[in-house]
Amino acid sequence: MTIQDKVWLVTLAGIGVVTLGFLYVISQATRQADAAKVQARAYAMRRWLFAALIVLGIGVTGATLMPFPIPPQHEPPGARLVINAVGHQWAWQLDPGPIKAGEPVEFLVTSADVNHGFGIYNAAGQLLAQTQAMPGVTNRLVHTFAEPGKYRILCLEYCGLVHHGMVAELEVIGGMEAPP
Ligand SMILES: [Cu+2]
Repeated sequence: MTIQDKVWLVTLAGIGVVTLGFLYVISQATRQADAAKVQARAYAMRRWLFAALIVLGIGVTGATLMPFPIPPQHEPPGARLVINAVGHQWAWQLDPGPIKAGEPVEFLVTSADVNHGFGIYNAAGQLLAQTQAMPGVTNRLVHTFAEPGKYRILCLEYCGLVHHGMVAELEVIGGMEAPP
């Protein structure tokens, strides 16, 4: 099951919970009740719900942002391999590798003309990491390629007539067989 499928299931479960809440409120609405008592109970429920949402939000944020790909933007590069990536209408200009699997690579991403999006895709077409490529700004992106193979850089922001043609190939070699 892909991460998208899992997120979709969690979303469906959340929708279900909200629906049950609505049905409960509707079922209670037809009964005669002491308005003040109902309101007090609703306020109490709201407090618990709010606290639960905060805890859930912190948990989800922590769990999903753990391999945080954005390094400090104003410090010298931390990775051993630094690759300058410049977006042009309509091509990517990239420093040569070699990029080794298992070793972090720091991409310094900018643009020579208009805004582009720098997206790293694997052979299956899954987006692995991305940042903006903006003129006059260098964005840093650290990515560790888990496996050797062919990867592609695609533009993620529509930038003109040949936007779809902004494709660059990255070759990632195995960390073990690499020459010293
Ligand atoms: Cu572009």
